[in-house]
Amino acid sequence: MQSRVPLTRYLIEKQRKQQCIDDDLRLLIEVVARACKAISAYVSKGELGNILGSTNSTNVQGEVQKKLDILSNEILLDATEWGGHLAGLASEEMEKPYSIPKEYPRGKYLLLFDPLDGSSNIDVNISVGTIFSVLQHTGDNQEVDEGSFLQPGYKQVMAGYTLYGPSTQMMLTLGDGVDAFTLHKEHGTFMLTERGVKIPEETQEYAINMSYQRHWYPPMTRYVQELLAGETGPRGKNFNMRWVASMVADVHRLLTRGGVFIYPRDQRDPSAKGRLRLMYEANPMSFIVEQAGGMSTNGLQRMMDIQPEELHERVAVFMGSKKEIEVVTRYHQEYAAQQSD
Ligand code: AHM
Ligand code: MG
Repeated sequence: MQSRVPLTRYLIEKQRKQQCIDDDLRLLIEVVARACKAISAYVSKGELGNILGSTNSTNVQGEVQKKLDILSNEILLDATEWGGHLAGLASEEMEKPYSIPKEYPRGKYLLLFDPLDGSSNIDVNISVGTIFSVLQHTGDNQEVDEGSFLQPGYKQVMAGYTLYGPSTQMMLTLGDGVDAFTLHKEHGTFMLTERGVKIPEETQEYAINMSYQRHWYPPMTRYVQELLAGETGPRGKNFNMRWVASMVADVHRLLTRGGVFIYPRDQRDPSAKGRLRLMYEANPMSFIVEQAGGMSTNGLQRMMDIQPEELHERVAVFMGSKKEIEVVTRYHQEYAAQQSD
C-alpha cells in the first residue's frame, strides 16, 4: 500500500517541483495547520474542556463571542506572530489589524482568518471550522494598517479552511487546484487524502437559510421557487436542501458532492450588503471554490473582483456548482438592470 503524504512533505514538494510557494509561505501554512490541530483538540473536548458557552464580550460585528471564538483567535495569533513570515494579521474577532510585536521579525505576508466559523453551533456539538487566507503586503511601510488588507480576493496567494467534524479536514489552495488533508489524530499530522478536488458543474442540492424567505428580493424568490417546483417546474429536476449553518461545513459538502451555498442580502436592511464577511469568509472560500472548478459571486459580479472598502465588510454570497451560480447570478443581474431602467 502506498503510504500517505504528510502536509510537510506535500509543501516541500510543491516548493521544489512547482515553485509555487517560497520558504516563508510554506512555514506559514505549517504554523497555521499546527494552530488548527490545537483548535481541533479543544473543540473535541466539548463539555470536558470547560470551553463551551459565551463570554460577556461582543466582537466588532456586535455578535456575542463564544469562549472558543476567543481561544481559537489566541491560538492562531500565538502560532503565527513570531515566525517572521508576517507583516500583520486580521481576524473576524478583532476590530483592528494586528501588527507583529516589535520583538519579532517582520515578513511580507498578511494573514486573515475567521478563527471559528459557525460558532453558534459549538454548544450543540455540530461542525465548525477555521477559514484562512494570505495576501502579500505590498506597502513600503513595514507597519500595516487597515488599507494594507483592502485587496481584492484575486490577489490571495493561498486560502484554506479546516473543518472540525467527525474527522478534522483541511482544504488548501495555492492557486493550482484544491487538495484535501485529513488529520491523523494519533500521529498529529495532516495527511494528503485527495488531490485536485473538483465540484460537479451541475447539482441538485442547495444550502440557504429559508427562514428569511419573506425578506428576500424578487430574484432570490424566483430562483428558489423554481428549485422547489422540482421536476415538473422550469428546472425539470428535483432539488434537495441542506443547511448546517456553518459555512465551512456547508461549503465542504458542495466541494465533496456538488451544490450551492447562498447567503443573500435581504430587505430587512436595504443598506446592508449581506451577512457574511468578505475578507474572512467569502474571499477565501471563493478562491477555493473557483480552484475546484466552481463559481462564486455576490449576485452581480465575481466575488474575487470586489474591491473591499473596509476590513469587516459584509457581502452577499452565491457559490458552488457553476451552472447553478450562473442562473442565480443572471436573475440578480436582470433584476438590477430593470431597477436601473
Ligand atoms: P460566524 O462567523 O459568526 O460564526 O457567522 C457565520 C455563520 C456562517 O458559518 C453560516 O453560514 C451563517 O453564519 C449562519 O447564519 P444563520 O444564523 O442565518 O443560519
Ligand atoms: Mg464566520
